[in-house]
Amino acid sequence: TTLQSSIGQVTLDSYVMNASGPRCSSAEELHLIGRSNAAAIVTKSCTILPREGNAEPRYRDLELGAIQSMGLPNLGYNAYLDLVPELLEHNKPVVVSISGLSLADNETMVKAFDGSDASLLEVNFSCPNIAGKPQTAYDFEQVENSLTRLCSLTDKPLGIKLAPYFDMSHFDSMAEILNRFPIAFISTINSIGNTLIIDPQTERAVIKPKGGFGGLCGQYVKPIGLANVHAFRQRLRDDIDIVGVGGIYNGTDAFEYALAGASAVQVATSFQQQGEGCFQRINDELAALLEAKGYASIKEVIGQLKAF
Ligand code: RRO
Repeated sequence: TTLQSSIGQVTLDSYVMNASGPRCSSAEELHLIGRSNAAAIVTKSCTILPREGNAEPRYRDLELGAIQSMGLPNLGYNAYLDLVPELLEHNKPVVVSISGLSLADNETMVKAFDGSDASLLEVNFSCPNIAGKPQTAYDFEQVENSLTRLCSLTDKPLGIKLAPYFDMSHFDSMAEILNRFPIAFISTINSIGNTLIIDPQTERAVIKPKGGFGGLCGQYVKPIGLANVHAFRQRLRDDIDIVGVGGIYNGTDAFEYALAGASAVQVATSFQQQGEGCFQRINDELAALLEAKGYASIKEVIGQLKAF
């Protein structure tokens, strides 16, 4: 059974990589992903300047996932530019996530990484955790304006990380915009932004930033991730690949994302909670499931969700 897949013409040796998010900010963390069974190395979203991120406590594990408001802790884009060559020595694609605090910042960084050997660029339009900065993905005019500017700046396969949508009219509107641009992929979903977990004992929210509002992650969000992948697979051009994200803990979760239309998946909360062994485990569980079901390749499954 082969898990070989591809995103934007870039070949992946397996189906599972890390999501931009946990354990991918420092050089040490990125090399650990490089040495693991992950299909690619995805960097933490970068900004122009290094950031410490939001005040602590800013992360809490929950029964079915996690809530966090990390606030973009990262080394600044110049550090990731410097790291690309040594990360490529792991012989797997390097995906650089870019999350400027303005369109001008994103333009600067897309140009800079266009001049690097990064394999894929993922522009994050959906960080929910910066006070005073709305999520670009929820502002359709801004998405269109940003893509007009960013797509002209690189020949590299460019993707965007989307926020979850919850209305069919939003899937329709966003897909109509995306189909007019030469993007290579979307990654969906980011965490569900601005959720609130309250501890009844302390009578407080469980995290501090933004009055306790943070991104919900893990098992809670899988049905929303599956719906977003499938809704976009039904609406996007065939040459726009979809990377599925949201609540993938095991091979069965990954298989469901393949049925919905994901060409690869990214894992955040499971990686945060279990470490880099999760990539080998989930890939192995997926391969065993495909074999048991009589599939020779993950490609036979992608987008094949059956109708009633
Ligand atoms: O760093 C974060 O707080 C963060 C980001 Br940039 C993002 O895109 N999604 C998220 O849940 N957290």
